[in-house]
Amino acid sequence: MLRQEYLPANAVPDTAHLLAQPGVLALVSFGDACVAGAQPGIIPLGMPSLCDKPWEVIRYGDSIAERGTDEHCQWSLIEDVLCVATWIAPEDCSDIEAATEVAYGRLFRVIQAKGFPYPFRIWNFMPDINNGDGDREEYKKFCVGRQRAFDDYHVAPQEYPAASALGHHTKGAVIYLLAGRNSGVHHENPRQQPAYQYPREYGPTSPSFARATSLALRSKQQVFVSGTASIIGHNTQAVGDLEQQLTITFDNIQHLLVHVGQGESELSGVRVYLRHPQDLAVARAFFAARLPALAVNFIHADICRSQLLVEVEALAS
Ligand code: 3EB
Repeated sequence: MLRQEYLPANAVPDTAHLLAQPGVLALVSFGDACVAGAQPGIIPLGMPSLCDKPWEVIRYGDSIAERGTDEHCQWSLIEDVLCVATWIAPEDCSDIEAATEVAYGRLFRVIQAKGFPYPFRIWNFMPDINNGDGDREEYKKFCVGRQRAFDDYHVAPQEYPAASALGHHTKGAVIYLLAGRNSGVHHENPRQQPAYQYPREYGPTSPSFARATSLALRSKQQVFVSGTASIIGHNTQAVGDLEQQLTITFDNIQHLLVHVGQGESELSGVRVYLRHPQDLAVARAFFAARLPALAVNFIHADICRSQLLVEVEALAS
């Protein structure tokens, strides 16, 4: 199975040594930089950990990853999982719609050329995500560009994979994904309207993602749960109430996992994105009470709807 593990607090890893170890696919870095690293395998997101977990290791299989750079994308490959990351330069973020379509095009060409045409998990991080009014909001422009790219590459809504899309407070954007040779199975949450069918009020194009994607990795069934928030149907719930948003978000994830037949599976790779760093103590207490044994990373990020205070993603195995 694939693992998303946080390195212990304050550990300063020898990244070159780690990347050369068997089973290390990539290193995700939570910090202020959102630029491509000098060599493939390190993925800086531009958003800091609020709880001293600046590194996440994506582990898979037991061979040493093959890595390379194509089309301004950095890729890492172990067995049947390909990880690809691409960055959008700060100056190109002034037209996030066009830049997103271009960046997705690069990613699609790389995964197709390498024989891994099926993305099963995509992460998107961009600056100023809530800037702009109405349809001119950055997130909505991003959604238009992403939708165009899916259309360009003939990916139908039923084929959209699990995703997260968040905002950070630095410059540049990053999109990274995990892809396979065969398609995963994409799931919706009965409590939530499919995002790709959100009504017009949420933007000129709907967001292109599934609530979760499941697949077997080394024979282990795993569910990649998309960024999940306090939304029922298509409506934002509990505006201004962090505790309630946490409860509804957590219930949404539980409901989804039961729905896909993985209600008893173990969670890992839990990221809790918080709009306000001062909400850390309350969010921490919430997760400590419900999942006491679980390593959770709390990340400072803007959620794509300005009334949302928190978003949570996880890997269920
Ligand atoms: C939502 O449910 C909250 O645009 O890729 C969650 C996960 C959200 C992914 C995306 C957006 C995305 O609509 C926001």
